[in-house]
Amino acid sequence: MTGKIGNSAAVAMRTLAFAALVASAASSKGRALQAMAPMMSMAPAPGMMVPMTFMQPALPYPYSATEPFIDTRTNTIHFTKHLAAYYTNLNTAASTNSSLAMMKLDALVPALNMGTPKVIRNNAGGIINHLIFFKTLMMPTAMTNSTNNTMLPEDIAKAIDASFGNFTAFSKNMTDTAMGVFGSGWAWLTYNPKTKALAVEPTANQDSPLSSGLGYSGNTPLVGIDVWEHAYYLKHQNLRANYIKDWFMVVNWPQVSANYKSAMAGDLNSMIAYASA
Ligand code: MN3
Repeated sequence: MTGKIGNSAAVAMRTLAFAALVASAASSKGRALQAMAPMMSMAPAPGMMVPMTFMQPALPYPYSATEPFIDTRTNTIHFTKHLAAYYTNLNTAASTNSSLAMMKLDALVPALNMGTPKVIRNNAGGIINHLIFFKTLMMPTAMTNSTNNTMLPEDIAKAIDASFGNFTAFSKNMTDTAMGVFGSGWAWLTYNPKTKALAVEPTANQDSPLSSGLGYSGNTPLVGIDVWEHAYYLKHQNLRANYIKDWFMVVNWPQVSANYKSAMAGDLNSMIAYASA
């Protein structure tokens, strides 16, 4: 996992980077944003190899698990080519940026701002978005459809009813938001840590709702629909509405419920951690 730097040294360095990040986050927002810019462009000392910080986990279910709604070939290419490329690109950026190499995604993505290099913004966002996306898919079951919440875990069902009125109103909002994304982007069900309410919101490209420094809400994403064409074109071609209906058939609501608990606890990391196979 690490280059010339020993594992304990890498952990110590990461802890220091974390401390710096927490310190900057604790300062005023303006100062925190200013602090990020030089951190993002710092180069490693000559001859020093940086740890490979960002490691793609294995998909925690077979690529065929979401058939026939999201097909095996789409899952395979999406996970092993598109998501893998975001890891490759972010690790390439980290190889000449020791500050980036010491960061963790759950600290990095909320700290992205308008001064962040595009390669970091796009690929760090791409990784965290896809980790949430794939972790919240499952085999179709009786609980998965776009109109009925009677099978959902009670906490997320109640939260959806409280914020949207009922599940049908939520799914219409989510569908309309996903349909309304022009070009590439996402629609998200999010948790607002200040009001405790849920919301539906879009992001462009690979941006995350977490990135308030990019003009987004800063809310915590619980589950999202990837509406980049690579997420559905092989099966659904131009018919995004059909893909969105099919996506609702394979949402892992127990995982969304777990994400809701993690979001309330401020624990982003367990939402994006995958159990090792
Ligand atoms: Mn994608």
